[in-house]
Amino acid sequence: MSDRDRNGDDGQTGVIVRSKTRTKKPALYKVLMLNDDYTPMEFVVHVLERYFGKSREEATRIMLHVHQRGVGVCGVYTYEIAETKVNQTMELARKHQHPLQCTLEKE
Ligand code: TYC
Repeated sequence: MSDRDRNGDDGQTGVIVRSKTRTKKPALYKVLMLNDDYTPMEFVVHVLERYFGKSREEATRIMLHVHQRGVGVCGVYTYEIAETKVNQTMELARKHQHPLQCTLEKE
């Protein structure tokens, strides 16, 4: 029998040390928007304003970047937030029958 057992210590109780410095920052994910030939520019700008909190000017800049380069970053979020924004975007595009595609990429 160990000293711990004899002392009635079940080993279940401890003192938390360095809880702050051991806390990991959550992983971040980029939400990427892909270009296509059919989704209207105004629809993409609307999505960026509505789901990604962008101003009209910033949304237009991102949309034109995607239009010209093929892909662009809509924002960087923790996994669940990023996934929700992708789902909201894909759902609205589907509802309007636009082929707009949006994906996640780990930072
Ligand atoms: N290329 C589209 C057009 O010319 C516009 C567009 C921009 C579509 C960005 C998708 O993610 C996109 N109507």
